[in-house]
Amino acid sequence: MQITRVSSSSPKPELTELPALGMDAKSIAEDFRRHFNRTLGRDRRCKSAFYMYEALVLALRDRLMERWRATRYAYDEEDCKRVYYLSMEFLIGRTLGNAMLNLGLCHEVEQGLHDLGVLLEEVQEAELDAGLGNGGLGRLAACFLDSCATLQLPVRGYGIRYQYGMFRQRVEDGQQVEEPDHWLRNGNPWELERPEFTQRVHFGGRSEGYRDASGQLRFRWVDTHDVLAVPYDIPVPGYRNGTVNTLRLWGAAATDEFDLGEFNAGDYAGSVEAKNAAEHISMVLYPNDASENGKELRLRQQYFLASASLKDVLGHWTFSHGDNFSQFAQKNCFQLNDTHPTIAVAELMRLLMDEAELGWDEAWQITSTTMAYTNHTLLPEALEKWSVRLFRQLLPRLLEIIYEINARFLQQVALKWPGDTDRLRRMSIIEEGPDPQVRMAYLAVVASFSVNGVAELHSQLLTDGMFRDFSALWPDKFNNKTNGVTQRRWLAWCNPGLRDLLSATIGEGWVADLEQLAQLQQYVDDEPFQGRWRAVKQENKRRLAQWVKRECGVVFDPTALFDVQVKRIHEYKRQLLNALHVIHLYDRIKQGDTADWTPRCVLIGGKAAPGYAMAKGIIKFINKVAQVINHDPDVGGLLKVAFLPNYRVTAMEIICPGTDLSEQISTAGKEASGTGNMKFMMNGAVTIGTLDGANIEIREAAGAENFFLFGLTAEEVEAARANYDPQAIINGDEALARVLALIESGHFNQFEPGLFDPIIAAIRSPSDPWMTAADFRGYVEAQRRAATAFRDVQGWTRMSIINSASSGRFSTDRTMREYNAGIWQLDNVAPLAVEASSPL
Ligand code: 62N
Repeated sequence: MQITRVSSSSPKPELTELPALGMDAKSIAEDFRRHFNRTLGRDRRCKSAFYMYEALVLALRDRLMERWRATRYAYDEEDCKRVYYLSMEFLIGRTLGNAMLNLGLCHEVEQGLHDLGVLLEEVQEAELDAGLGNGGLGRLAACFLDSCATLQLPVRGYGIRYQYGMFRQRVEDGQQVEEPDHWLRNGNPWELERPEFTQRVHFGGRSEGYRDASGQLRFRWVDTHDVLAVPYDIPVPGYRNGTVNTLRLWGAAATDEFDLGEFNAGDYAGSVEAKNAAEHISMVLYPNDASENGKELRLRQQYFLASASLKDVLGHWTFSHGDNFSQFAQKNCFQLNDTHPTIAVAELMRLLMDEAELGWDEAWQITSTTMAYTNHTLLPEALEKWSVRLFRQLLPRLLEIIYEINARFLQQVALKWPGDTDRLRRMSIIEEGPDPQVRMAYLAVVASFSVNGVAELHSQLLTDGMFRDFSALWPDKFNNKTNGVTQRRWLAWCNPGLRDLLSATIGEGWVADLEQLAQLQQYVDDEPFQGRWRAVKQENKRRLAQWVKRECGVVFDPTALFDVQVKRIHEYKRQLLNALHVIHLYDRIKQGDTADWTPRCVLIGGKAAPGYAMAKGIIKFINKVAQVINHDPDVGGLLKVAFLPNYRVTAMEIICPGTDLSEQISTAGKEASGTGNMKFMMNGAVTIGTLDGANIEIREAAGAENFFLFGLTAEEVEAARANYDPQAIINGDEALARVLALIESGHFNQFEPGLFDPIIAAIRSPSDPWMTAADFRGYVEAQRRAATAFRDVQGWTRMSIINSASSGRFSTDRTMREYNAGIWQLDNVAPLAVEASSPL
């Protein structure tokens, strides 16, 4: 890859007229004060942490602005190829720390505030998480943006500015209670509203054919109900490189037609109601992390994102290239984050044909060479399908286009497999039946030039299973891009103790090049280094224990084994298996089987989709089990169990540095990749896990001896299904039989008989899709190996160091390089001169 421009060679003298803002503690402190006193109008009598936070953000934002513009200018001037990452979710978390780190201002800010008598930590706590995502898929999008900015890749994120992000979770009597997350209540100082780039998005109406000036048959979409999409830009700084990319989030607003006098003057209330309906589109993030529920509002959200983003990109294109689209596909690429934005395929066709007046073939040529699709799941219930009826009602012109795409596609299939009608039925984008459905994943595959999975096993299973027919037709479309996480947030920022130890030992290079962690291998047996490693971990465990005490009221002893499972609650992730093991340990304690015991603190956290009854039942189960165990005087310090409420990005920043054992125990073949597993590994946790998702690659990297493996393989799971007999397993395993008997005795639900019946039934069911009983024995044995290993202090430290040292591959910097080499083919573009507020 070549650097097409360096910041020192700016040919634009007028851009350097004013000096850049100071990057020292004193300048920052001055700007902080100025914003606090003048921009915000506060003084020493109002030292609320929130206004100090806001003042600090403004001071940093000033420094981002000039770099942001310099980056934009460079991309425009270069007329470089660009990628647009279309995603319904960006799970950002907090931005302040990340901005400080990437601007290289951590010490300067701390010093500057200190000189004013302000504690940085307090200021940071005033920032709310931007929880605009459910879990891994949304967080991955946020890590991707950080890495793209760091690699100076011209990538822009497009998403939705939800007024309410992921719900806040409280636990009341062991039960999940959801509360709205009104994260914008006090405004968002990071965002910049850009009303000048507002787009108009159509809904409803009907499609109408007509002859254009040259007599050509064309279509237009008429009698539509329109909604405005207003962009809000969030800066995405690269790591100390002057680049600032953009995340553009669309907020919905009513059009002028809703203005009271003009529209519906006779019906004041009705008019305001209609305005309300328009603005509902960006009101709330759907909190489902697996199954789509076919709600109309969700389809509206998807189209809103796709249409606004494409119009924005095409608007920019025609601004500089007029109506000449011949180079469009060479210069633009859309990466679809799962099927959620896939309606963009049909919308791009519509815009090119109905508005830019291209013919079908030309429009298809462009669409099918600019769209790329990433799949994040194999679970059939997560595959998006939209009813044709709903589509016709809401997006009639788009449905026509989808039918035409399908007709032409099926012709191609018929040509390759003449007479194979079953295959036609299987592969059709439209699933026929009493209520026909649009299969969004098939639309995405048909229209994309690249389809990727997110870990090696997952990508293999896609071409062997879900997309088997498609892979036979287009073998070259399919590829793997193993996920990663950004080490800036997930190591350098969240684990300052380890950051300093790493940098003192191998230098700071790893922050931008994680493979450099391999240099740690030479210290794995170095006792003084091991001692420092343990001291860092100990301090992080102390910090985590404090947090657990505050949030759960449970006391963790930092010398115990910290055993952690945090992720969305789902049966396939098998938090239940974890709970069964906890009960087994409890049973052993009660039986006095505690020779060579390793004291253990088990932390479980995660949100359940509000409509997912079983997942909510599992939360209640874990809480009730924890309550009994933590209050049983026989247990004492041998075992502690806590359910952490409201698991979120900011919680993980405290959890992963303080974890010893990372639980990655999904039923093999079900977890596409996992990314929490990578955050734990980087921070020196050892994994206990199945051969699923990226666990396989983690184990390969760390070495089998530094990973606690158990369980059926994906192949074995499928083979075992037909004759799965959990009763036989229970009969043959005394420990499991005792655990189930204890649950069935009502020991954990004294006052609520029958509460855990669904859980017991699931484990005992021969059709249990997650085969919890099948992996129990292997899991307990792996846990025993882990407990024994933990007692060997040096041996465990060694494993911990090796895990961190082998995590180089799991940086999103590597992932983004692979997307770029295999899919995007972007040049790196450095910003123009970093200085200067240019004269308007
Ligand atoms: C995760 F449309 N997926 C994978 F509403 N999905 O489970 C994990 F149905 O294994 C991967 O590591 C990670 O992606 C990154 O590749 C995930 O987080 C969702 O959040 C989600 C959201 C909405 C839907 C479906 C799935 C909906």
